[in-house]
Amino acid sequence: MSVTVSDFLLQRLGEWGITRIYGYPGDGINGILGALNRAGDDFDFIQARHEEMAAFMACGHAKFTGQVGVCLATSGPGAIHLLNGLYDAKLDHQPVVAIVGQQARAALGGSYQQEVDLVSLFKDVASEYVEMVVTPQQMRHVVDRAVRIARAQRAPTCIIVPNDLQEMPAQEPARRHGTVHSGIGYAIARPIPDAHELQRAADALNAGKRVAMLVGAGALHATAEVLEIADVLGAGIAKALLGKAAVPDTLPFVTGSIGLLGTRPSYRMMMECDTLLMVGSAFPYSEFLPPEGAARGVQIDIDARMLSIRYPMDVNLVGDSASTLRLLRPLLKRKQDRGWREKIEKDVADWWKTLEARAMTEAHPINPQRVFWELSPRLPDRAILTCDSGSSANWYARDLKIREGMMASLSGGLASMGAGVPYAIAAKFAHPERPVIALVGDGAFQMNGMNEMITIAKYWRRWSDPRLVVMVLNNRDLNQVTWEQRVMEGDPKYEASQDLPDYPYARYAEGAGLRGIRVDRPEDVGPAWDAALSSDRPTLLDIYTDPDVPPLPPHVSFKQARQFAESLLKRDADTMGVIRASLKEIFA
Ligand SMILES: Cc1ncc(C[n+]2csc(CCOP(=O)(O)OP(=O)(O)O)c2C)c(N)n1
Ligand SMILES: [Mg+2]
Repeated sequence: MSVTVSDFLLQRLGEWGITRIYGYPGDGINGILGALNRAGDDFDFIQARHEEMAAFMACGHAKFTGQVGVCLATSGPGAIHLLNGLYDAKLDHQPVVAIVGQQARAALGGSYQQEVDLVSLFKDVASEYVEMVVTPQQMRHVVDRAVRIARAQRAPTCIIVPNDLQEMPAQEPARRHGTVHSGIGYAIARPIPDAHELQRAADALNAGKRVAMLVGAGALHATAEVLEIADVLGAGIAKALLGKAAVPDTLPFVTGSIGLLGTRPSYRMMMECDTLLMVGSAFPYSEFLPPEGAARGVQIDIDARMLSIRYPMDVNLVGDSASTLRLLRPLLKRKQDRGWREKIEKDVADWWKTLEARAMTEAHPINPQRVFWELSPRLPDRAILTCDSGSSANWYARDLKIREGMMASLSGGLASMGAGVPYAIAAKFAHPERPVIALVGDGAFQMNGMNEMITIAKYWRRWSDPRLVVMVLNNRDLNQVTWEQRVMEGDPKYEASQDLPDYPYARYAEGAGLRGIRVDRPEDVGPAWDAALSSDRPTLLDIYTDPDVPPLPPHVSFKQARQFAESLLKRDADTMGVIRASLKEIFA
C-alpha cells in the first residue's frame, strides 16, 4: 500500500518529536486511525472517555512536559467536544495541536450528516492557526505550521482533515509557482529586554523600600532567579495560582497564594508595598494588587500583550523571566534595611499557625482544610499535583506546602471544572515514575472524573510507579458556588442547583479494579493519605467533608460580610451549620 496522506501526517508529527496522541475514534478520522495502527510503536494512542478529556490531557501534557500536546477527534460531535479543553489550553497559554476529521470534500456545503463548519467553529479557540487541508500537497506545511505556531505562540492550533483526503496517496509539494515548501524544527527563544529598559527597571526596584513580588506560570522555570532577586530586594513572594510550583512554600518569605483563594500575608504585602515586581503572571484580580499609584510597578512577561493590564506598570519588560532576572541581578543594590522582609516573615509564620488552627478546627464530619493540611508533610518528593475548580482550589492554593522539584497545575484562566483527573492522567503518561495526586470536588468528579477512572483502570499497569491518588472532596454540594452565592450575592443556598447526590465513590473505584478508601472520621485522614501513597495501584480517596466551612477570601469586605449576614437571615437551609463553622474560623 502506498503512503497515504494520514501516514504522512503521522510521519511528519513524528519528525516533530510527537509520539503520543490523546483521542477518541469516529468514521471522520478512520483514515488517520488506520495509519496510527500501521505506525505501530511509533505512536502511543491514548483513548479517553470523551473528547473534552482528550483535549484536557493534551493540555496537561503540555503543562507537565513543556512540549506540544496533541489530541485527535472525529468530525462533527467529536470535534465539538474538544472545545472546552482547547479553550483551557488557550487561556493558560499551552501549545496543543488538535487534529479533527471532516466530511468528504465532495459533500462539503451539502448539509451532510455530521457536517459542521469546523473552520468557523475553531476560529476563535485556535485563532493563531486553523486550517482545513484540501489537497495532499498541503499536509506538509499545515502540520509544520500548526506545530511551530502552537509552540511559538503557546496556543492551541487546529488541523482539519476531510475523511476522503486521509486515504489518498501522500504527495510532496510540486516545484512550481503557488506551492509551499516548509521545514521542521523549533529552537526555544529566550528574548531579553533592551539594556536601557533593564536599567530603568533596576532604578525603580532600587528606589523602593518595600518590594513585593508576584510570580506566575511564567516563572515556573525561573525558581533560582526569582529567589535570588527576592533575597537582594528583601522582598516577599506571592504566587498566582498557576505559579504555585514556582517557589517552595517552605521558605519563610513566600506569602503563598493571592486573590480570592489567597492568603493574608499576600494581601497585606500587596497593600503595604511601595514597589511591585510581577514576573510571568496574568493574575486577574486588580483589587488584590496595590491601589493604583501606591506602588511603582515593574513587570516581566514573554508576551507583550500581557503587560500592564492588571496594574499600570512603570517599566514593562518583554523577555524570558529567567534570562531577564539574571540580567537584572547585577544592576540591583542589596537592601540593607531588612525590616520589611522581617515583617513579611512574621506575617507568614503567623499565617501558617492560623491555617493549622483552621485545619484542625472541628467540623462535621471532616474539615476540608485538614485534608490538605495532612497531605503537605506526606507529599512524596517530585510529586505532581493537579486540582479541579471548586472549593478544593482554595485549600490547594492556601494549605498545601509545595516543595522544590514538584509540579502542580489546574485550569487557571478558564477555571473549568473537569481538568483535575485528565491532567493527572497526562502527568502519569508523561512521568510514569512520579507519584501523581488529583484533588477534585464531588461535582467535578461526577461531571467527568468518574468516567476517566475507567481510563486509569485501562492504563495504570503501564506506569512504573503505580501511585495515582484521586482525592474526592465529598461535600454533597457545588460548594464553591454555594459560597459565592452567599458571600458575593447575599443569597441563600439554592438547593435545586447546589445539592449533589451522594455516591459511593470508593466502591466505584473498587468496581474498576482500583483501590477505594472511604474516610469519614478526621483522625483517619492522615492514615488514609499514607495508605493511598503507598498503594500498589491507583487509589481513590473518598473524603466525607463538611460543606459549611467557608472558603472565604483573606479579607472579607464590609459589603461581603453584610451580604453574608443577610443570606443567613434569609434562612439558608444550612444556616446553623454555617454559623457554627464561620465563628470557629474567625476565632481560629
Ligand atoms: C465546566 C464548569 N461548569 C461550571 C463551573 C462553575 N463552578 C465553579 S466551581 C463549581 C462547584 C464545583 O463543585 P465541586 O466539584 O463539588 O467542588 P466543591 O466546590 O464542592 O468543593 C462550579 C459549579 C465551572 N467552573 N466549570
Ligand atoms: Mg462538592
